[in-house]
Amino acid sequence: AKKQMGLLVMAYGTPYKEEDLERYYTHIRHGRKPTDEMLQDLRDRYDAIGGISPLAQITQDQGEALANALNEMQDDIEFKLYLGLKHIEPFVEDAVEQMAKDGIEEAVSLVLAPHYSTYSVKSYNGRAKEEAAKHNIQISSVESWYEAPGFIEFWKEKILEQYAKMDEGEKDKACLVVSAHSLPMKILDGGDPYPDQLKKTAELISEATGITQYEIGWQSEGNTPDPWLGPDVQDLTRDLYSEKGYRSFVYAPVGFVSDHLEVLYDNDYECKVVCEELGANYYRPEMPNTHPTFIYTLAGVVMQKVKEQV
Ligand code: FEC
Repeated sequence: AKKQMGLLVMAYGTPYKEEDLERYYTHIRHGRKPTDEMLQDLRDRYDAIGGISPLAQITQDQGEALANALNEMQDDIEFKLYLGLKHIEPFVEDAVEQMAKDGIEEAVSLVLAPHYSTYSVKSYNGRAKEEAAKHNIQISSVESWYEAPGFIEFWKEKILEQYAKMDEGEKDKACLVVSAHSLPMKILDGGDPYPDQLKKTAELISEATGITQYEIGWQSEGNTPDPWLGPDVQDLTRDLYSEKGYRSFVYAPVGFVSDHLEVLYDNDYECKVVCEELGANYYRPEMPNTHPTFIYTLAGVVMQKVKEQV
């Protein structure tokens, strides 16, 4: 018989319906309720992308596609999918508890975010392991996959699709903006690898595509008083336009893997508005979502982790 193994796929989570917005936002804010004004601001952003985010469905589809890919590519292990979300149910803890109910003793986990940070991947994995310990489940956790060749290959293909729309003159004045979610600068005190990992992803994409005019930016910073990692992609766009003479901007939000608020609003609305104000051209490659190159890359990363354990 095949060995049973839990596949814990963790992701950010999103409100399922408008009524979920307040508790979701409160959870993100570590239990502090947002003011009416903050809530309205967030509601307006969701409204601008059509009311709710497509993220819930995409996360589900990514999880299922990954489980299918893993079960197709080998015959020794039967992987059973459990989705665990950071800020809404099924929470990471709910997923691990369900594994215990199903009699799972061993699992492998993956976060649907490529770069390791104490604020992101470490917190997901910590929550999973804490719950797993209560049920005697062994979880081995993938920590990052920002340099997986198939991940770089995916972005190469999608970025070059955008450059193919430009003539040579436009390409000469085009800049690729490689970005991830900003985080509070205090992560740096603990030697967090997050900024270096984004830099590495950008270098690998540059090598793969031959695009040398690229910059690193940070986006979607939170509404808190702390200083956040910068430059913010919007400020960066303005500076690059005036200081380096770029006239086209190609945004590659490689710290994310799905179409969701932070891309559909922060890039496709906010960055686009900046480009329009400047009279520059806006481009944004497709996100990984369930693209086969992306899903098989993640499957490879998971299998490698599983093999390290035996
Ligand atoms: O619903 C959707 O489509 C969007 C979901 C969504 C994703 C996402 C990814 C990341 N975040 C990360 C860190 C932070 C920190 C704060 C923060 C705040 C928000 C708010 C919303 C939100 N995030 Fe998020 N994030 C998504 C949604 N995020 C909504 C609250 C409103 C706002 O500030 O814009 C600040 C918390 C605080 O106030 O203290 C920090 C990181 C990622 C990428 C890694 C991952 O996916 O886990 C890091 C998707």
